[in-house]
Amino acid sequence: MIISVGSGRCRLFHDGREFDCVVPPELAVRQKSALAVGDRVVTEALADGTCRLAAVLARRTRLSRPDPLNPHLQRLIAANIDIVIHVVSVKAPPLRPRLIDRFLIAIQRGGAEAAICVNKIDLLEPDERARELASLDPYRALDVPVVGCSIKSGEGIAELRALVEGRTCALVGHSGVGKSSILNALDERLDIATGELHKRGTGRHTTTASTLHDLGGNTFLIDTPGIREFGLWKLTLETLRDYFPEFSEPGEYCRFNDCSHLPEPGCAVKERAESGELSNARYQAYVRLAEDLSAPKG
Ligand SMILES: Nc1nc2c(ncn2[C@@H]2O[C@H](COP(=O)(O)OP(=O)(O)OP(=O)(O)O)[C@@H](O)[C@H]2O)c(=O)[nH]1
Ligand SMILES: [Mg+2]
Ligand SMILES: [Zn+2]
Repeated sequence: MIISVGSGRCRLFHDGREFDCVVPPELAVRQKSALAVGDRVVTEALADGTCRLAAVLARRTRLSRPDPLNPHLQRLIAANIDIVIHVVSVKAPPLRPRLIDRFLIAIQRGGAEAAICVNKIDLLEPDERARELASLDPYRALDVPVVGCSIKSGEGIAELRALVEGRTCALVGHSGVGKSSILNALDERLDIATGELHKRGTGRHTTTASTLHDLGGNTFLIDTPGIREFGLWKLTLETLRDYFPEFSEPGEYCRFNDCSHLPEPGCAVKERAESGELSNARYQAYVRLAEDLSAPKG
């Protein structure tokens, strides 16, 4: 299993041992997409005692995002993960629902389960806290676990541990939300560098490469660098609908059977969102994503 990927080499974990492995350039070309942390690989031993990567096995699940410079390329963030925890924080940086919607879609595409961790809840007064957590109710309604947590008070850490136990899990989210801090809290043997908050915006990233940590008991946690923008690619209005499964039953009552649930009259989805039968917050998320998709690229 790949622990980390460098240029021309990667670090592997096998039978409780870690070692370095050479990645031949022709393999990178043949595989067409980069290697990722969590990949299962086949290696061959060389005469000089070093090890070389021979093949990457088919991925069970993946988490990827479009390359910021070339949206047609996908960049793998992690492979073979069971669950992806999207970490957001209530302050510094604040909660961004738009980013949550994008992550959930990317996670669903890749086949892993999703969970949301709202970190730094120690920074909120009790009433603010209740309001922030309630704003995520639409996700709970979709069976996405939402865990409020704080590494200062220790709240939510046991709940997170239960979510990841015996599984391979990636923590993703903006820089500075506390991904590395949470990993350290989940296992005190880990001693991952964490960052001070940046004074001007979110310029600096503390974690610069994805790394897999073995917690024992078949629990593997992947720390990832913070990302600023999380784009969507090759998504059309038709496929966007697939990521809002709760719209499909009410959608059968729309006046037009190819209803996009946007400007059409007689749209049952919009009506039920307005009446509160469907989550209006989720409907708004759908409208925002649809707008993003139809906005001219530039
Ligand atoms: N008050 C408070 N601060 C926290 C909490 N969790 C993390 N922090 C602080 O937030 C800052 C950033 O934490 P990191 O763990 O480095 O964040 P990260 O998400 O790994 O950031 P990148 O590696 O840049 O993506 C540090 O100063 C932490 O001490 C929390 O629960 N409460
Ligand atoms: Mg980090
Ligand atoms: Zn409709």
